[in-house]
Amino acid sequence: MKVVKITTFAAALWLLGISGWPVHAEMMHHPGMMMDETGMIMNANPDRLPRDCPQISETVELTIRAGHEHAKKFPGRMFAYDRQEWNVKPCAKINITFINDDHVRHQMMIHGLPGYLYPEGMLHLELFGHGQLKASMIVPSRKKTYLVHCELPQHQEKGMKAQLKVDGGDGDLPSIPGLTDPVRADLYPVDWNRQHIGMVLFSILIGTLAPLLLRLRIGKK
Ligand SMILES: [Cu+2]
Repeated sequence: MKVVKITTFAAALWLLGISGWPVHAEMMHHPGMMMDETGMIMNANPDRLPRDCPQISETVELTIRAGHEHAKKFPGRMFAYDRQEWNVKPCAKINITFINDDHVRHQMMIHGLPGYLYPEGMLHLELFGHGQLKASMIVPSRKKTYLVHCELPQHQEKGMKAQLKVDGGDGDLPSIPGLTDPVRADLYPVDWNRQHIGMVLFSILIGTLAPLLLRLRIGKK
Protein backbone atom coordinates (compact mmCIF):
# COMPACT_ATOMS: atom_id res chain seq x y z
CA MET A 1 0.00 0.00 0.00
CA LYS A 2 2.83 2.30 0.96
CA VAL A 3 4.63 1.53 -2.32
CA VAL A 4 1.51 2.42 -4.30
CA LYS A 5 1.23 5.75 -2.48
CA ILE A 6 4.86 6.61 -3.15
CA THR A 7 4.55 5.61 -6.81
CA THR A 8 1.42 7.72 -7.23
CA PHE A 9 3.18 10.66 -5.62
CA ALA A 10 6.22 10.22 -7.90
CA ALA A 11 3.95 10.00 -10.96
CA ALA A 12 2.14 13.15 -9.90
CA LEU A 13 5.43 14.99 -9.53
CA TRP A 14 6.57 13.75 -12.94
CA LEU A 15 3.30 14.90 -14.53
CA LEU A 16 3.69 18.32 -12.97
CA GLY A 17 7.21 18.43 -14.36
CA ILE A 18 6.28 17.62 -17.95
CA SER A 19 3.13 19.73 -17.89
CA GLY A 20 5.36 22.77 -17.53
CA TRP A 21 3.68 23.79 -14.29
CA PRO A 22 5.63 26.94 -13.40
CA VAL A 23 7.09 25.54 -10.22
CA HIS A 24 10.61 26.72 -11.08
CA ALA A 25 9.87 30.01 -12.76
CA GLU A 26 7.88 31.61 -9.99
CA MET A 27 8.85 32.69 -6.57
CA MET A 28 8.75 29.73 -4.19
CA HIS A 29 6.28 30.14 -1.35
CA HIS A 30 6.64 28.22 1.89
CA PRO A 31 5.03 29.32 5.12
CA GLY A 32 7.08 32.35 6.09
CA MET A 33 9.54 32.01 3.23
CA MET A 34 9.82 33.46 -0.26
CA MET A 35 12.65 32.72 -2.63
CA ASP A 36 13.50 33.46 -6.23
CA GLU A 37 16.70 33.72 -8.26
CA THR A 38 17.70 37.04 -6.69
CA GLY A 39 17.19 36.29 -3.03
CA MET A 40 15.20 35.04 -0.09
CA ILE A 41 12.86 36.49 2.54
CA MET A 42 12.00 34.57 5.70
CA ASN A 43 9.44 35.55 8.34
CA ALA A 44 8.29 38.87 6.90
CA ASN A 45 5.36 40.23 8.88
CA PRO A 46 3.43 43.06 7.26
CA ASP A 47 0.17 42.76 9.20
CA ARG A 48 0.23 40.69 12.39
CA LEU A 49 0.40 42.86 15.50
CA PRO A 50 2.63 41.88 18.40
CA ARG A 51 0.54 40.96 21.49
CA ASP A 52 1.62 44.07 23.35
CA CYS A 53 0.66 46.44 20.52
CA PRO A 54 -2.94 47.69 20.27
CA GLN A 55 -2.09 49.29 16.92
CA ILE A 56 0.78 50.32 14.64
CA SER A 57 2.35 53.49 16.03
CA GLU A 58 4.22 54.67 12.93
CA THR A 59 5.23 53.37 9.52
CA VAL A 60 8.91 53.77 8.73
CA GLU A 61 10.41 53.42 5.27
CA LEU A 62 13.93 52.09 5.72
CA THR A 63 16.46 51.56 2.95
CA ILE A 64 19.38 49.45 4.10
CA ARG A 65 22.32 49.09 1.75
CA ALA A 66 25.04 46.49 2.12
CA GLY A 67 28.44 46.19 0.53
CA HIS A 68 32.17 46.74 0.45
CA GLU A 69 31.75 50.42 -0.47
CA HIS A 70 30.12 51.16 2.91
CA ALA A 71 33.07 49.68 4.82
CA LYS A 72 35.63 52.07 3.32
CA LYS A 73 35.16 54.56 6.16
CA PHE A 74 36.05 51.89 8.74
CA PRO A 75 39.76 51.00 8.63
CA GLY A 76 40.36 47.26 8.54
CA ARG A 77 36.75 46.37 7.71
CA MET A 78 35.68 44.72 4.51
CA PHE A 79 31.85 44.75 4.42
CA ALA A 80 29.29 46.99 6.12
CA TYR A 81 25.78 48.39 5.96
CA ASP A 82 25.39 52.04 4.97
CA ARG A 83 24.21 52.78 8.52
CA GLN A 84 25.02 51.08 11.80
CA GLU A 85 22.00 52.09 13.82
CA TRP A 86 18.30 52.69 13.30
CA ASN A 87 15.75 53.96 15.78
CA VAL A 88 12.02 53.34 15.69
CA LYS A 89 9.06 53.83 18.02
CA PRO A 90 7.44 50.96 19.96
CA CYS A 91 4.98 49.06 17.73
CA ALA A 92 6.38 50.61 14.55
CA LYS A 93 5.87 48.98 11.18
CA ILE A 94 9.09 48.99 9.18
CA ASN A 95 9.02 48.68 5.40
CA ILE A 96 12.54 47.56 4.58
CA THR A 97 14.19 47.89 1.20
CA PHE A 98 17.36 45.87 1.35
CA ILE A 99 19.91 46.65 -1.38
CA ASN A 100 23.07 44.71 -2.08
CA ASP A 101 25.68 46.92 -3.78
CA ASP A 102 28.13 44.03 -4.07
CA HIS A 103 28.20 41.05 -6.38
CA VAL A 104 28.64 38.61 -3.51
CA ARG A 105 25.94 37.24 -1.20
CA HIS A 106 24.81 39.37 1.73
CA GLN A 107 22.16 39.00 4.40
CA MET A 108 20.30 41.30 6.69
CA MET A 109 19.10 39.35 9.69
CA ILE A 110 17.34 40.86 12.68
CA HIS A 111 17.52 38.72 15.83
CA GLY A 112 15.74 38.63 19.18
CA LEU A 113 12.19 39.17 17.86
CA PRO A 114 9.23 37.37 19.50
CA GLY A 115 9.11 33.76 18.33
CA TYR A 116 5.28 33.59 18.00
CA LEU A 117 5.53 36.12 15.14
CA TYR A 118 9.01 35.47 13.82
CA PRO A 119 10.07 31.79 13.93
CA GLU A 120 13.42 31.41 15.67
CA GLY A 121 13.08 35.06 16.61
CA MET A 122 14.40 36.41 13.35
CA LEU A 123 13.64 38.19 10.14
CA HIS A 124 15.95 37.04 7.37
CA LEU A 125 16.60 38.86 4.11
CA GLU A 126 19.21 37.57 1.73
CA LEU A 127 20.45 38.66 -1.69
CA PHE A 128 22.52 36.22 -3.72
CA GLY A 129 24.24 39.11 -5.49
CA HIS A 130 23.61 42.67 -6.66
CA GLY A 131 19.93 43.55 -6.28
CA GLN A 132 17.17 44.47 -3.90
CA LEU A 133 14.37 43.00 -1.78
CA LYS A 134 11.42 44.46 0.09
CA ALA A 135 9.93 43.12 3.30
CA SER A 136 7.93 44.49 6.21
CA MET A 137 7.97 43.82 9.92
CA ILE A 138 6.23 45.08 13.04
CA VAL A 139 8.30 45.51 16.20
CA PRO A 140 6.96 44.89 19.73
CA SER A 141 6.57 47.70 22.24
CA ARG A 142 9.45 46.68 24.50
CA LYS A 143 12.42 49.02 24.85
CA LYS A 144 15.06 46.86 23.22
CA THR A 145 18.17 46.76 21.03
CA TYR A 146 18.06 44.15 18.25
CA LEU A 147 21.10 42.68 16.53
CA VAL A 148 21.25 43.25 12.77
CA HIS A 149 23.94 41.34 10.92
CA CYS A 150 25.06 39.18 8.01
CA GLU A 151 25.64 35.59 9.06
CA LEU A 152 27.81 34.51 6.13
CA PRO A 153 31.21 33.30 7.32
CA GLN A 154 33.38 36.20 8.47
CA HIS A 155 31.01 38.92 7.21
CA GLN A 156 30.00 40.09 10.69
CA GLU A 157 33.63 40.03 11.85
CA LYS A 158 34.54 42.02 8.76
CA GLY A 159 32.04 44.75 9.63
CA MET A 160 28.47 43.66 8.80
CA LYS A 161 27.03 44.34 12.22
CA ALA A 162 24.48 46.97 13.24
CA GLN A 163 21.67 47.56 15.73
CA LEU A 164 17.99 48.37 15.55
CA LYS A 165 16.71 50.25 18.59
CA VAL A 166 13.09 50.29 19.65
CA ASP A 167 12.19 53.13 22.01
CA GLY A 168 15.87 54.10 22.34
CA GLY A 169 16.98 50.50 22.93
CA ASP A 170 18.24 48.80 26.08
CA GLY A 171 21.93 49.42 25.46
CA ASP A 172 24.54 49.12 22.74
CA LEU A 173 25.94 45.96 21.19
CA PRO A 174 29.73 45.53 21.04
CA SER A 175 31.94 45.66 17.91
CA ILE A 176 29.70 47.81 15.76
CA PRO A 177 31.93 49.62 13.25
CA GLY A 178 32.41 53.27 14.16
CA LEU A 179 29.97 52.98 17.07
CA THR A 180 31.11 50.65 19.85
CA ASP A 181 34.27 48.95 21.06
CA PRO A 182 34.71 45.18 20.97
CA VAL A 183 34.29 43.20 24.20
CA ARG A 184 37.91 42.16 23.96
CA ALA A 185 40.10 44.19 21.65
CA ASP A 186 42.84 42.44 19.68
CA LEU A 187 46.21 43.18 21.22
CA TYR A 188 49.47 43.38 19.31
CA PRO A 189 52.03 43.88 22.07
CA VAL A 190 55.51 45.12 21.12
CA ASP A 191 58.51 43.61 22.82
CA TRP A 192 60.58 46.73 23.52
CA ASN A 193 64.04 45.16 23.60
CA ARG A 194 67.29 46.87 22.58
CA GLN A 195 67.05 45.64 19.01
CA HIS A 196 63.58 47.12 18.51
CA ILE A 197 64.53 50.46 20.06
CA GLY A 198 67.65 50.54 17.88
CA MET A 199 65.57 49.87 14.76
CA VAL A 200 63.12 52.64 15.60
CA LEU A 201 65.91 55.18 16.26
CA PHE A 202 67.69 54.13 13.05
CA SER A 203 64.45 54.56 11.05
CA ILE A 204 63.90 58.04 12.52
CA LEU A 205 67.49 59.00 11.67
CA ILE A 206 67.20 57.78 8.07
CA GLY A 207 63.81 59.42 7.67
CA THR A 208 65.20 62.77 8.83
CA LEU A 209 68.53 62.65 7.01
CA ALA A 210 67.42 61.27 3.63
CA PRO A 211 65.36 64.34 2.57
CA LEU A 212 68.13 66.69 3.74
CA LEU A 213 70.81 64.82 1.78
CA LEU A 214 68.56 64.69 -1.25
CA ARG A 215 67.96 68.44 -1.07
CA LEU A 216 71.73 69.08 -0.83
CA ARG A 217 72.36 66.96 -3.94
CA ILE A 218 69.63 68.74 -5.89
CA GLY A 219 71.05 72.11 -4.72
CA LYS A 220 74.51 71.20 -6.07
CA LYS A 221 73.13 70.36 -9.51
CU1 LIG B 1 27.47 39.70 3.96
